[in-house]
Amino acid sequence: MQKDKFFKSIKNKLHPGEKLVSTHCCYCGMQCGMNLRVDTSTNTIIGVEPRYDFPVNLGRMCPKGVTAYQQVNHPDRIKRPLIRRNPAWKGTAQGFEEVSWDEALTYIVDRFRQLQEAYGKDTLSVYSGVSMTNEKCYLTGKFARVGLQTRYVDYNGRFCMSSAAAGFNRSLGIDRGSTVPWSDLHQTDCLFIAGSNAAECHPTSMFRIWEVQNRGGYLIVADPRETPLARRADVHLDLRPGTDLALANGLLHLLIKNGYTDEAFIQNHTNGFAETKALVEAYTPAYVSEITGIAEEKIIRAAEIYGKAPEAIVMFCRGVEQQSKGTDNVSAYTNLALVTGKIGRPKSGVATFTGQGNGQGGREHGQKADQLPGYRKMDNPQHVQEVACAWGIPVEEMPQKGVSAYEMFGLMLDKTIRGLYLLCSNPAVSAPNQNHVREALKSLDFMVCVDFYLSESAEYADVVLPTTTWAEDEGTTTNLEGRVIRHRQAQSWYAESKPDWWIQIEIAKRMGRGQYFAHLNGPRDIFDELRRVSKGGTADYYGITYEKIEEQQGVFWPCRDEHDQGQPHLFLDKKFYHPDGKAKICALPYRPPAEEPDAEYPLRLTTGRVVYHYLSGNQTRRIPFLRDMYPDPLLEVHPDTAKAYGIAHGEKVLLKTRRGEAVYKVKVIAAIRPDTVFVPYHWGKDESINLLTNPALDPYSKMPEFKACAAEIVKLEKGERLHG
Ligand SMILES: Nc1nc2c(c(=O)[nH]1)N[C@H]1C(S)=C(S)[C@@H](COP(=O)(O)OP(=O)(O)OC[C@H]3O[C@@H](n4cnc5c(=O)[nH]c(N)nc54)[C@H](O)[C@@H]3O)O[C@H]1N2
Ligand SMILES: Nc1nc2c(c(=O)[nH]1)N[C@H]1C(S)=C(S)[C@@H](COP(=O)(O)OP(=O)(O)OC[C@H]3O[C@@H](n4cnc5c(=O)[nH]c(N)nc54)[C@H](O)[C@@H]3O)O[C@H]1N2
Ligand code: SF4
Ligand SMILES: [Mo]
Repeated sequence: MQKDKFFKSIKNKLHPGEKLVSTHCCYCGMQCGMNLRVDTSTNTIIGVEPRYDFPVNLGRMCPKGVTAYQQVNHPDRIKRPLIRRNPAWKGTAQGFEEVSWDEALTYIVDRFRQLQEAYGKDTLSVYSGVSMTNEKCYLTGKFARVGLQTRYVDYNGRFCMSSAAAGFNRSLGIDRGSTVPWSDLHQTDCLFIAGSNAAECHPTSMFRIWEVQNRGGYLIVADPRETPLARRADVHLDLRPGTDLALANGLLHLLIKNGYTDEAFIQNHTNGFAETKALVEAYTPAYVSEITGIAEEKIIRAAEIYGKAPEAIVMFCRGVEQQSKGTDNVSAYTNLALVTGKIGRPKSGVATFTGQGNGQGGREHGQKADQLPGYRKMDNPQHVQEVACAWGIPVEEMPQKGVSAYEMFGLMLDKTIRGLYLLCSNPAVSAPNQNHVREALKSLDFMVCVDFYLSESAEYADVVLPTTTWAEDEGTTTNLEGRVIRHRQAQSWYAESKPDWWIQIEIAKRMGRGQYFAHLNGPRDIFDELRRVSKGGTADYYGITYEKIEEQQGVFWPCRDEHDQGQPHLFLDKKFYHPDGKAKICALPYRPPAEEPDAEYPLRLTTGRVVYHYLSGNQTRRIPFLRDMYPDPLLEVHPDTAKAYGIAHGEKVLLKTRRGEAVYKVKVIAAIRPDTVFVPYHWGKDESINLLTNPALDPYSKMPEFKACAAEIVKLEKGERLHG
């Protein structure tokens, strides 16, 4: 049998009494295709099988993907709404009583109304996330602005994609995470990847990355740690955390000096080259080596490979974006593609690895403090008018723009915000500077949390509402390529849980705003409205339908009308999305992280992920296999550093910064720079590394500096326990 025929003949084995529901993983931006196994007699999800037809992962899944189904009927699911009337229990899991939906919703609406009557509409806030479908993300923005009539809405993408978004908008005039489809990755000649631990965080991309090298192409990786991705790299640029801007300028310097620029492309399709060229003249390999700690030869070699490669893709992830200059880093790495003209054609371009499942779609349709559906801007009066008109509200009723996620906590503490509707996020683990954040949550007059498990954040709530998991509802997400895909419902709503859209529509009706929501009876209606409202915006979904998604295995936005097939490649016509059609090459001088090591805190702390856990860990810490594989956070320390501190592998030590401290078990590992330590952030309470992280914000994206701050290790005396 021929090889491809043989592979096509692989069929998922269907057991009697079962059906397979073809859908996608709930976790990361890869949005891998998967089939859920459903027992038809009980209508419950009982397992997972690979799905070979989805072109992005072609049947592959990672350890989180194959166990994701175990969340759905997990014993920890919240079954009924919970109310806690005594605020003395705030910050604990105690004092909640189960109530009916009617009682919970009546209580919420009474409290919301009281607060708004006493303190104005903007006293309420909505803090959301993008593990939800486009339908839910779109509705959440409308729920905040039209249902609750508040300006304060923002979401966890502020901690995730906001720097990529701001950088792409500035450089290219559009924020679609990738200018090429993922099927281009393995066909290019050179991948330059900065600040991504793809082998653990986007594992089903790895076969494409390795394929580049197997075909004789090159892989360049910039990361302070020798990750599995970096280990295979032709050049590993092992930089100090927080120094990417110097590296990118240094590479640009060499590309220009050694004649790898595309003069015609620069002339016809970009602005800003002369200024940038003048700036990077100073970024010689010696100077850049001094700032970054990377050997000069490596910088020279990397520039030569990228410069010579006929086709190349520059990629990055949170390692470069979660900095107080994340936006500048994104633009500076995008400069490499713009000066060499390696963008706007197949197999060449720029891409960020989008983080959350709907990290792309969820940032396009109006959950952001300064943005409306279709990627419209709140500071553009015409955009505001268009959306007000589509929603049927007078334009004067459209709330002003609000503030970013982290800034909302400050407003809670000063009582500008007294009420919070939290959904799809767990900021009591994931936000930086936890001591401040937890105090802010505690200070609220009234807080609602919508989740399917009792999260660390839910412990601060007065009311907890149980919602459905991804597998109990249908809708669309937009994956890291910009491809809009369909999730299908595989099981009915668990116990008394309700989908987020149901809850929001119900609250809006009870707040007296039913006329703007009553026509929405489920995901399809909401998607239809989203399509219409996004029409004419940058992120135009008007031409996308559930049927077209089915026919084409997803549709890439923009997709403007029924005849449009969508755009897998951006800028093939060399037209960028700035008014003059040109991209912007940006002159961005290097500046250090907001906090540099000193005598008191001599180490650099960086934070991130491991393959077995997802974000705040509220989902994955409950899955037995994942918990067993990685039960507690570990502090990664280089052997030389461990020796200098006299600490051993497995020993518990205190790690501290200017904001907080926590005790961690040491993992001695040669794959990290001696001046740097790393801790994954998937744990809460006393184990949360975000007790220590620096909330210094990027001026454009408002992204906190999760990736670089100054820290110190304190050896504990034998048997010493900290703070009880
Ligand atoms: N297993 C798993 N997969 C996930 C997630 C998860 O929680 N777990 N989350 C998803 C989400 S929402 C996201 S945002 C993505 C994140 O995916 P990644 O960004 O790949 O993950 P991180 O571990 O945050 O950081 C990536 C790398 O940045 C490096 N780094 C640290 N500081 C610097 C620096 O200053 N410069 C450079 N160049 N590199 C630096 C770290 O050493 C790390 O290897 O993953 C997605 N996939
Ligand atoms: N130190 C440090 N901190 C970081 C980062 C880092 O690299 N280092 N990375 C940042 C990044 S990139 C991200 S994305 C954030 C993520 O941080 P969070 O937003 O806190 O991430 P999650 O753990 O996904 O939180 C989602 C919560 O909502 C629930 N949930 C899941 N799906 C749904 C749904 O459909 N509806 C509702 N209502 N609830 C749902 C889950 O059970 C979970 O409790 O963390 C950021 N924090
Ligand atoms: S790579 Fe991402 S989408 Fe794919 S199975 Fe793993 S977590 Fe799920
Ligand atoms: Mo993220």
